[in-house]
Amino acid sequence: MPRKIDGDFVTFTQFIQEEQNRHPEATGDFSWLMSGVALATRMIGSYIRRAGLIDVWGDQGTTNVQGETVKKLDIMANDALKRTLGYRGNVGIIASEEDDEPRVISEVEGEDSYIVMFDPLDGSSNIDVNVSVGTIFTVFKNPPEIEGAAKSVLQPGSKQIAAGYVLYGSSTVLVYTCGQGTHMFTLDPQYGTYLLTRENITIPQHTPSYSVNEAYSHGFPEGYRRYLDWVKLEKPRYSSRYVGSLVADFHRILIKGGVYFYPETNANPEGKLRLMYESNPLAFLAEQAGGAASTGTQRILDVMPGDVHHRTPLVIGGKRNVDEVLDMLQAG
Ligand code: AHM
Ligand code: MG
Repeated sequence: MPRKIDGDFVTFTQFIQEEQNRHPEATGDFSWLMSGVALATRMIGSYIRRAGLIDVWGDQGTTNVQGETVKKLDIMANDALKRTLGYRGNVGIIASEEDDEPRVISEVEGEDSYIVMFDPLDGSSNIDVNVSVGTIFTVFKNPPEIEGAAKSVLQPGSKQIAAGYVLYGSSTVLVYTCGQGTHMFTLDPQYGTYLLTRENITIPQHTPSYSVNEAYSHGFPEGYRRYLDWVKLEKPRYSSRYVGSLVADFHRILIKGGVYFYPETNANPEGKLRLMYESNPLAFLAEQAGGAASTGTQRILDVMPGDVHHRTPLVIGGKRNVDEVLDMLQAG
């Protein structure tokens, strides 16, 4: 049920406005920026709901900077975010998983400009088969002392000032943090508004569940294979769940617990997931919910990106679940 504060339902915009009021150092325009992200996700959600009725299924016939096949909906989602954020004067730079380079969209001077980075449609290989997909976003301050978009975006995840995702599932939910807990909003389709439905979510510390594309396990570093053997041979209560849409897999873990990992593989020796668009935002949300996120050797939020499309291995979930995996990795 939507949460009421002082007898009223709380919308996403109201929630951000109130958080801003509690932090006078926050600039007034932040809720305007976030309303742009929320609007874009409502547009993307409506394309997804009409997939099959409008021409959004299938491939665009091109590949992106990562060499991956681009789906039509990837492009539409990317455009929706770029258009809505383009109208927000306080967004200085945007970077998207689908674009080659971060781009300056307005020359805002001083402290009041932001960098927004996003994966417009995560899990897009699932679109054509009606499985949940998501949009992931993160916001950094645009450092006024650094010149050029390509350099300005290279900040560790610990500098994020807000992050979140929208999961287009059986309902559409927006999960958000600005470093004051992890909160969930559900889109009320009747009013077209995100309403607060869960405040201060905590990931269960330990749940007997893991999430990984096990088909690649022969190429995983040994510690991960040891973990998988241990679970199967010694932990009969463990179950395995893998959607193949990171947002959907992470959301299940946020609510029910468990661990997700995408290690280095033969095909992706650095890991597949992108630090800036996927690992960082989810790591911020996980830590704010009492969970943990690691590359296997380092806290995700401490990784210094080499470039905007930097990839990392990712182990994320409930704290004790993550520790179990890390213990196996460290066991030599
Ligand atoms: P995408 O952003 O191009 O959709 O790729 C990321 C997706 C994640 O959603 C998902 O966890 C992973 O790739 C699945 O990869 P695989 O098919 O190798 O298991
Ligand atoms: Mg993705």
